[in-house]
Amino acid sequence: GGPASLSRFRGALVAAVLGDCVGGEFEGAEEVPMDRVLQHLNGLEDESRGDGILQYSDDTAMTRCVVQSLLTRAGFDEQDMARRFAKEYSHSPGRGYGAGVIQVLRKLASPHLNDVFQPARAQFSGHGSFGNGGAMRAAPFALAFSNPVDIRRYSRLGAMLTHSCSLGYNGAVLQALAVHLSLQGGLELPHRPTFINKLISEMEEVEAEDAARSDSRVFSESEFPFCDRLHRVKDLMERNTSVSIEEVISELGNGIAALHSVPTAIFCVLHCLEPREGLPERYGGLERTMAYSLALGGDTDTIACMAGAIAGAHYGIDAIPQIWQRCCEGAEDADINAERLHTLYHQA
Ligand code: 8NA
Ligand code: MG
Ligand code: MG
Repeated sequence: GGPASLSRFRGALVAAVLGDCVGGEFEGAEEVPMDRVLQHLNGLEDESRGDGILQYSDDTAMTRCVVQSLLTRAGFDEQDMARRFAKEYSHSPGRGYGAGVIQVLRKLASPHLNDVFQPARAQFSGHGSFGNGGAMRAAPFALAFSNPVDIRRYSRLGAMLTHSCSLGYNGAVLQALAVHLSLQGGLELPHRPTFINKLISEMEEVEAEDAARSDSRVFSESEFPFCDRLHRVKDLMERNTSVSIEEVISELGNGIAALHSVPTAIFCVLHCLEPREGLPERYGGLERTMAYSLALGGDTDTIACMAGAIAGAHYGIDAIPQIWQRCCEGAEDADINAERLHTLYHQA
């Protein structure tokens, strides 16, 4: 479909859920042989499999809150979004939330809380979380707002409800901008070579802010940490020799920090735009992206969720095997909500 077509909205939101549900199997695993990944994915096609539906985790639980809030308020409302996070957590605490963010979600449930950003600021001795929990739920901001200035502003604020460290919330900004560009057709062949450069120039502005500079110093990161990682993505892409999974992990990471997972997810999408050795020939690009994200190990549900959103916005809903969709809790809701977001996006 064309830029910002309904198919792209549906692809983005549904593939994000899929990545979370399918990736849960390997979350935290150090090494995941591609054979095991393919076995897991083939298993989804087996109608007789007995293990029922794959449950979504914190990634999708919080994304659903973001979506509901943006739709109900027809825009960003931090009070409403915070309330939804707290309510969702108290209703289903067992979705695999990060150890730190649980404290924030409990405080957000207090009816006496005036400043909804305060609990996040108190995390980790006042430094705030640098986890990828803000980035994993950032895709809907790119589906609700068409203007990159709005996407930057609101994805950042939405993440700051739980992640006040710039190394956390700027991961959310990067993820939302990547989904935005993909939705606009930025991964179609004529625009593909400039995709990563556009993200770098956006992030150069984002990371020039004082808070980002000072957080980088606190955590002994380089001056423009996300930009540096995006340059590494570019270097890996430009190398024509095949890049090993070990190199991807050592250059970009596969961990729970936003800095070690958002650029990785972007790399997964770019790398899988073409057929790759070790991946089945019958796979299309979206299936390749899923399989490759899982094979990296580490925070597989979150990396596959983020890569899924970017890839889904490029390939559209028809690229996602229906049998995969039927296996995943929340995929149908995501599809319905994508249509609502599409309407909101084009109204604004
Ligand atoms: P978070 O805010 O609790 O951060 C996750 C973890 O990162 C914390 O528990 C800390 O260990 C560490 N961390 C974050 N900020 C700091 C800091 N400033 N100083 C020191 N340590 C810090 O949770 P989140 O919402 O960011 O979640 C991140 C990931 O953890 C998600 O993928 C989520 O699914 C979850 N999770 C991951 C695994 C896994 O094995 N990869 C398992 C269960 C849960
Ligand atoms: Mg999770
Ligand atoms: Mg995770």
